[in-house]
Amino acid sequence: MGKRLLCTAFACLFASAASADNPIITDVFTADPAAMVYNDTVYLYTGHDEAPNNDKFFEMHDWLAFSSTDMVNWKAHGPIMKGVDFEWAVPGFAWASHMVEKDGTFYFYTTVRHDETKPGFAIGVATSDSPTGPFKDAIGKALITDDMTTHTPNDWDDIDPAIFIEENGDAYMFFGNLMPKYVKLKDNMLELDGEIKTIDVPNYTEASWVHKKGDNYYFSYACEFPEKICYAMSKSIHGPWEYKGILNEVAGNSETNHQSIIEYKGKSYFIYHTGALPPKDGKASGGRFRRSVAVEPLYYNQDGTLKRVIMTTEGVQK
Ligand code: FUB
Repeated sequence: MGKRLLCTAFACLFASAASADNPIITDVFTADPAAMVYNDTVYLYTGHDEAPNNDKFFEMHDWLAFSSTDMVNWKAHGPIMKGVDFEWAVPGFAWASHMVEKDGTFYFYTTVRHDETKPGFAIGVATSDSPTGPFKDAIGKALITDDMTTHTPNDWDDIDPAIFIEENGDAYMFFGNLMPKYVKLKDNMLELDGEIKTIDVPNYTEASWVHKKGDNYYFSYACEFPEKICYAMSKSIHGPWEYKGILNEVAGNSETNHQSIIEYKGKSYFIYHTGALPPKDGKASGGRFRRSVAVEPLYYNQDGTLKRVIMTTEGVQK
C-alpha cells in the first residue's frame, strides 16, 4: 500500500513512492471514505466491501481505519468496529460513516440496518478515547431510525451521516437518501437537539459532506444515479444553499460515489471511491460492490467555487 514497485535491470525493490497511485489501498476493498485530521495526522475511515462478486449487493461487516502523514503512504490500523457491535443492528450493512473528535473523545457516527424492532436503516454512534478505537456503542440504541424520517418512502432514507462542528461548538449531523436532511446535536454529541430539517438542493441521492473554507460553507453530495458528486455553497450552515454544479463525474466502474473533503498541511484533498481494482489471486475484480478509495487534489477558484476534480491513476504527489 502506498508503495511503488521499482524495477531495474538487476532487481525489483519496494521504495517510498513520490505519488500515491490510485486506488490507495489494494489489499482490501474500501468504500465510503471519511477522513479526519487530528494531531497533524490524517485518519481515513472506510467501509469494507466483502461481496464475493459484483452481481448481487453490498456485503459490509466492519469499518477500517488507515492513517498517513503525507497522503501517499498509508498505515492500516485494521477494523475499528463491526456493524453487529451495535447489538440492535443486523449483519452485513456496515455502510457509510463519519468520525469527529470533541474534547478528547472520538465520536463515530455510522449507518447500519436495524433489526425487526425498528425496521429499516439507522444511524448509530460509538465512542472511543483513541482515533483507532476500539469503538463501543455509546447509547445502546440508534440515534436515528427509519420511522423518524418520513419525507420519502424508502427505508434507507436515513443513511450516510456527516458531522459538521461550528467554531462555537454547535454540532450538526447531515444525512439522508433522496432527501437531504440535517439535525443539530446536543453538546454531548449523543442526542438530537431539535427537529430534523430538510435541505433544498437538486438531484440529491446520498453521501452528504459539509466543509467550510473562509466564510463559505460547502455542501457536497452524490447526485443522480449512477452517481456524480455535486455541490452547493452557502454563507450559513442553515442555508439557503446555492447549487454550483458537478464536482466529480461518475467514477470508474462504480455506480456509487462517496466523497470526503479535507485540508491538510495547506493543501485540499478530494477522497472518493471507484471500482478500479483489477482481479487478483483468482478473485473477482473491483466493481459496483467491490470498491476502492482514491485521492485527488482539490482546487478552489478565486471566487470560492470548486474546480472540477480530475480523476487519475497517479493520485496525489508527496
Ligand atoms: O456503501 C454503501 C452505500 O453505498 C453508502 O452508504 C452510500 O453512500 C453508497 O456509497
